[in-house]
Amino acid sequence: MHWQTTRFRIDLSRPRVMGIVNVTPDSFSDGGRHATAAAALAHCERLVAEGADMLDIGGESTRPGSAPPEAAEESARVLPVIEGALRLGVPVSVDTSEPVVMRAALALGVDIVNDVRALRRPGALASLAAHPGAGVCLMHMRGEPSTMQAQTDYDDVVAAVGDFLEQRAAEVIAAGVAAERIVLDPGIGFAKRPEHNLVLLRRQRELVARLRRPLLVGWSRKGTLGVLTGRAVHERLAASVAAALAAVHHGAAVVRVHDVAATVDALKVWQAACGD
Ligand code: HH2
Repeated sequence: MHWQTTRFRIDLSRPRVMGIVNVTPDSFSDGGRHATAAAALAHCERLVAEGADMLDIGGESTRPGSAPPEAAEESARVLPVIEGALRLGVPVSVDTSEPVVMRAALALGVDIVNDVRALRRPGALASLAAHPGAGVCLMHMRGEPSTMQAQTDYDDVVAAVGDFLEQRAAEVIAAGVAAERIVLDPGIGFAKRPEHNLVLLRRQRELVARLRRPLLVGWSRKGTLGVLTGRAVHERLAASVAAALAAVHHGAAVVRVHDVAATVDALKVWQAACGD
């Protein structure tokens, strides 16, 4: 299986690590840490040195309850960082739902659009479809980050997430986006309670089998890990690495993580012990 992106055809025969770069004042675990372009770019360089297979650069915090920034503000945060990161030799993803930001990032040559709203904002799908080479990650969420934790009733969360991702992938393909450019994400922590997130992990193989597209999963430092361990957000390294390994073990192709070095080491051991 491959993920076709603007400059890279990413081989997913082994699990890949996507390093998170939040250029935001308010992200739940690293808000304000890389808030200037220079600091964010230095962080990009560090993550690549630690073994990140790709970088995901975002200017909107989507933590529960947060409100999105203006498009101009989001652009000002991410575009200078993307421009620098495109010189680092790894695929670069922009974590955005905003068509203005997508178009500007795609014009710079960004490799992937990662959209927690699965290209549902007006103009987003057309913006992506206008760039036939780019890759995309479509994620499951209900509502908006400001309201999503009031929309957590599911009969069967695995079926609901599978239905959504299957339908959304079909709509994106119908708009002219090749299937090999699409990766899907169950959206851990987005409109879900801890028990839903854990069921999505334990039954992740069902999603992989049903969707027949690679799965990207983000467990890094998230609240469910706090519930399981009783640990605050900055004390969730071991829990995050364990969750990334479990996700890979259950068939995830890409894990989206803050702590790249530790995840890369753990995946090397997992690959030797359990990989093909
Ligand atoms: N999670 C977050 C943001 N973007 N994208 C995908 N595809 N999957 C995810 O699980 C995902 C995502 C939230 O995490 P983080 O970036 O650390 O925090 P914040 O949204 O507060 O910036």
